[in-house]
Amino acid sequence: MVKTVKTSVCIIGSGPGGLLLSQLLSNEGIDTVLIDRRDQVHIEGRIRAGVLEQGTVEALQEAGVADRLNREGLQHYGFELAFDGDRHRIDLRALTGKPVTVYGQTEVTKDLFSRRHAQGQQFFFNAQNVQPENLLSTKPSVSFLIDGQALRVTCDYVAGCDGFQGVSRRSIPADVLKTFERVYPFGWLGILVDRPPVSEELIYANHARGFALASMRSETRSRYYVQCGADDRPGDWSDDRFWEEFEIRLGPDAARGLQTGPSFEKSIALLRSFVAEPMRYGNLFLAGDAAHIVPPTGAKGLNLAVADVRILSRALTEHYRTGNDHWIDTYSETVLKRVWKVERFSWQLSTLMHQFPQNSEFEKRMQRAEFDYLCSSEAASRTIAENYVGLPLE
Ligand code: RFL
Ligand code: PHB
Repeated sequence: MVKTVKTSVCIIGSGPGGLLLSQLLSNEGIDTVLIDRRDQVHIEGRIRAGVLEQGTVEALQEAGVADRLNREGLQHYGFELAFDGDRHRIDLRALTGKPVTVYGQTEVTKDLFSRRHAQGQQFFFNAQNVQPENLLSTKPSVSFLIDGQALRVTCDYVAGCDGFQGVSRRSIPADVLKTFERVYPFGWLGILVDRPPVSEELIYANHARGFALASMRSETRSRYYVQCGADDRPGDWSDDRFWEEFEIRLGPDAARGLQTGPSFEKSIALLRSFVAEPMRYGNLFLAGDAAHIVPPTGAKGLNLAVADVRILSRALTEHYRTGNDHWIDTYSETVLKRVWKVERFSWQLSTLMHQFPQNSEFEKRMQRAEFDYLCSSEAASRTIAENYVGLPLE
């Protein structure tokens, strides 16, 4: 027997995108069900993003889930780019008047889970064989198994917030979906360490030996990355090897005062740019990593997911409040316009800041010339700054 549950919006994926969409809709009195193939502990434990745009912070504040973010988030009014040891500060305050906020994705997710549970949200964790169905009809549904029990959620709309590996995008027929992709020939090896950050602000460094990033989670916890081979495994990188490489790439000036220590998390992420069009198929909407991926260099992935669900929640709210489907009908087009601009920025910053194995000496000189131009041109720095703090929502 299939157990059936009814809701207005069935959300596949309980990452930050799905959780925030559920919260925004719930605040408007719209009922949702959240389905995830993993459990809450696993989702909360995924170490990923660390930098929130002001628009993301405001969205979390408006959604009523920002008490801890307001207390613990670290506002940064600048960050640095370094090139073979030379340093250039992008002054976000002077160039845009806006900060970014350092607050981990793990914490955003915990805050959202805690509020959703407090408000009695229905979750299905550890769901298997999740399958969106009847997407072109006015009564779509999502079927899945929990502990061998078959379930079906019937709804008005399905929101595919199930990340890059999810099922939602794959349920759009191949002759409808167009995808665009660039895979970069390297990865990022990231560590967490309970030592104060080497610098008060983030430092993105390009060095002849590869990229390095000094980031943080708090005043006592650092998050550091180095560019590594696409086939490397975390086990290839002892802590000693990491620290030696990280210090060289940051350069003697920026690495002064670096406090090393035992890492307690070490993982590798591959870099990819990816966009799927359209982001709507019948009554299925894609949002976040389900529809697009950016390399992490611009710190944009989570912020893009938040921007998508803000626009989607506005569209769905308008539908339920007034019956006006204008925002629903223009969702894909509206969101993709911004997505492509953010893809461009993330690709450009990645291209500037990494060592590409296939680069000729000419391309290396082009990178250096671009860095030197940034150092001497306020207009060039402003372009980076306004993208880094976040482009406006349409
Ligand atoms: P998520 O977080 O991947 O969540 C998707 C959820 O869907 C579930 N799922 C399924 N559920 C049901 N059925 C299926 N078939 C399913 N398949 C998957 C998964 O279990 C999961 O819970 O997507 P969402 O919500 O769109 O959020 C996107 C962000 O997680 C991602 O863009 C960011 O983490 C990217 N990112 C960064 N973004 C920033 O804005 N700022 C940063 O500083 C930043 N740094 C990063 C990053 C990503 C990184 N990695 C590891 C890729 C740094 C790194 C290293
Ligand atoms: C992080 O702190 O994990 C982080 C910060 C900035 C990025 C990417 C990741 O661009």
